[in-house]
Amino acid sequence: MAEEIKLLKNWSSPFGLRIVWALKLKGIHFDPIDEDLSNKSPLLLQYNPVYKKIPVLVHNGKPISESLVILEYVDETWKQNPLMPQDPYEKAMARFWAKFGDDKVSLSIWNVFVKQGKDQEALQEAMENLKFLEENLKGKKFFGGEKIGYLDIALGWLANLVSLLEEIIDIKIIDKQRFPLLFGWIQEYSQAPIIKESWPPHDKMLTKYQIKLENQLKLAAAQTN
Ligand SMILES: N[C@@H](CCC(=O)N[C@@H](CS)C(=O)NCC(=O)O)C(=O)O
Repeated sequence: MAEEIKLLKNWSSPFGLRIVWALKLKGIHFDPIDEDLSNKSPLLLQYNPVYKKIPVLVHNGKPISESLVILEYVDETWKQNPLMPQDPYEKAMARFWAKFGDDKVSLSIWNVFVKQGKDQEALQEAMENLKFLEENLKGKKFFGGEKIGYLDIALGWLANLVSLLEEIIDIKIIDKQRFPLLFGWIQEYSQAPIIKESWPPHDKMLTKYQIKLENQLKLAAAQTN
């Protein structure tokens, strides 16, 4: 029986891209279904009633939500091109740093962005978090070693999004002097053909994040009035 693999995503979500990257790295064909998040489809509400968020992978009718959970499912279901380390300790560390990326790194970079680099505390927190990632890359080309692995995919948003945010606020967050390894990883990761071909168009992303910033600034202004 032919496998049925659907991916509910949208055009810009870095969480959705994690799954696109993983499936492509494994050479798995899938049916992408783009959601309009301002008008969620009955399919999304049916498949992810808990969070009502994308991405959702639907494999032979069975839905799986939460991008880091989906990544592990993909890795265990299609064994070619393994993404997770085999060693239990290494595996635990990959999960730990992926969670750190979602819980701490993304929030601290977002704070630098919305404060347009003018808040020293926000900057310092982001720098401290990025230093942990820099340490992690010592002696390695990718977080996963010689090849792109689970943690590279989990942190993949950094590789493309940070330069976009830097462009908007005209401030360098990941500079070559301070974070040479992370800087090198960004080049390697974002230029890898499978990663590059699935990243959304630059201009469209730029507009999206410019609007996000404007909205945040309006909100902050309204709160101080
Ligand atoms: N922790 C989730 C986050 C997913 C997420 O935040 N998805 C956003 C798009 S980037 C979404 O569906 N938002 C719709 C909403 O919050 O209503 C994951 O890793 O999959």
